Amino acid sequence: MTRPPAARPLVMGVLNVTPDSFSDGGQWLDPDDAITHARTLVDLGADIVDVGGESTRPGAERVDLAEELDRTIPVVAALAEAGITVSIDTMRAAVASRAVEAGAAYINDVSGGLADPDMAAVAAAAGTDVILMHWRGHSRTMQERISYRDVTGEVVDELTQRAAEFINAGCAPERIVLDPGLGFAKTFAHNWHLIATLPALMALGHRVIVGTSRKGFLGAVGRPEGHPRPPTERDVATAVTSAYLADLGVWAVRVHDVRSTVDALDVSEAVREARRRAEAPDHGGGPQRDPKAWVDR
Ligand code: PMM
Repeated sequence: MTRPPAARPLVMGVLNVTPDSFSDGGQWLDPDDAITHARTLVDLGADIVDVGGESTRPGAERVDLAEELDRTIPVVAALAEAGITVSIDTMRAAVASRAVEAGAAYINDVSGGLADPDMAAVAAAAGTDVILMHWRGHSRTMQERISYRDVTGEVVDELTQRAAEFINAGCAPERIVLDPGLGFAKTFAHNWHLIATLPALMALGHRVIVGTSRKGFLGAVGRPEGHPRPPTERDVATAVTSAYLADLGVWAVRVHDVRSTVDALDVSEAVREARRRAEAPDHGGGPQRDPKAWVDR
């Protein structure tokens, strides 16, 4: 079934080709399994598949460059060859560069260029869209860097500097996408606050993507302390945040479970469409009569 063009945020489906990511580690290490899973994500409505070869969960050790290339590049090449829009989730300029050669359309750098001084030049030369996420350090140390007086103001300022570095290196401003980096050197309260104040980041004028999927703050909400939902039981909570983010007008959401988020985005778009009709001056405020519309309860 072909879906109609999206009047909603794009859906970036997560494909971690790692043994140790927090919710899907080890599941897609075999390239054939990874490619099959990516096709499923696209069939379910993913617009972009984000291929990552390094876990960024708190405390994770870094993978070496050769291993990251081995994990990601064959998968990126196979997906691009199959006509799937691919993003490469990497902090390494060499991986980004090879992935773009293999057909990746987006560079997704969770460090916003801080982990590798060559990333801005590589992104400029590639001419692709580049996602710059708010980040304060590698996984081993990031939880020691959770210190903010004004988390929204500091995230906005730090991402403004990151975007400026990429623009100075030759990236077109419209190629830059910003991400508040939920769960990266943030407490659960910081994550909620950043979602609630997202319009401050959107006001910079760049497209915004947000990754809430299966993160710890969704596991804890509504649960007694010390009894969070496990990561794979956080997809309903993730979908609810996707609908809320759609209402704010984000460009994209990054999720593991594409089906539930696509459903949530379709429902939130239906509400916005009904709101637009209700507010249209020539319309009398009621629903439009369309003889072909489905009639059911
Ligand atoms: N989160 C993770 C990995 N990559 N990329 C972007 N742009 N935004 C995110 O929030 C983000 C990311 C961590 O989640 P995972 O280990 O399940 O992929």
